[in-house]
Amino acid sequence: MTSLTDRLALVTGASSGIGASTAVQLARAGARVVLVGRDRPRLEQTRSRCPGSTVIELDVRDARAVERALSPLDLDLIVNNAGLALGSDKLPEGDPEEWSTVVATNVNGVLNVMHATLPALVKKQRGDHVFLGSVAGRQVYPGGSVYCATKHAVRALYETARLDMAGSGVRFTTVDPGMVQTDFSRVRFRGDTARAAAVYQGVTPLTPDDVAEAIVWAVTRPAHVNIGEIVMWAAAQASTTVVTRRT
Ligand code: NDP
Ligand code: 8X3
Repeated sequence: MTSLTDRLALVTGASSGIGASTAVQLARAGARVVLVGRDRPRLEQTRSRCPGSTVIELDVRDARAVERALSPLDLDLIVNNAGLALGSDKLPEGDPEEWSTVVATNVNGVLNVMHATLPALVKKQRGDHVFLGSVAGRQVYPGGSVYCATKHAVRALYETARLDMAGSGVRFTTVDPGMVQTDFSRVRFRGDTARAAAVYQGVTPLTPDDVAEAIVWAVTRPAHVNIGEIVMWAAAQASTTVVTRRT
């Protein structure tokens, strides 16, 4: 097992859900964690649960700001997690402004973070870069168009990074969950909490801690092991469209 003691880890989207749980579990495993997001009060809440962590208030869509804030850091581990979906309209009815926000966050944001952080790992010829993909990067579903497209893009970036950085010593991992109960659906349905709750009705979804555990497990494998792809589902979810609900 690789120890995380004194490793410097960056988690984007650390103010909520999977990112917050991952930051807490990394801190428990001994890492010093840099917490990135836009919502400072919620980042501070995560910080209070992560001894030795620091907060950077940052919008991952802003390439210059990301470069300025993250490129000076001597990082060992990056969890490229910030992301969102907006709406579940059929493709012809979607809102182009929302599409731009989703693409800018889930694709450009992920790229901005890679560009600013990978040189530090390459320099020391070791480190981990974890992508938060999704089962939506492996299957599509009605109303998932642009979100699914961005998560397919994340999967393509994971695969290309492995090739472009072969021999660099950097390990790449993509963690691709199915339904996880977080703020994801509340954000997707623009604050409609009843609609968000219905997504998880009659199902025991994955928890953010389930996903965080998988991430910590992957990055603590011995140096010669690279866990590439983790696909994890709620037991009741057979595919993005087949969910067995208790009546
Ligand atoms: P949450 O809504 O709980 O968390 C999303 C996080 O992303 C927040 O911390 C938010 O922080 C951050 N974020 C969003 N936009 C930006 C931005 N422009 N700049 C910086 N940070 C941003 O959702 P989850 O924890 O569920 O989502 C985390 C990741 O997991 C996403 O990539 C999502 O696609 C993926 N995922 C989620 C699944 C689910 O069912 N929940 C399943 C599979 C994958 P802030 O608002 O502070 O900026
Ligand atoms: C989130 C999971 O199935 O709602 O990535 O797209 S899903």
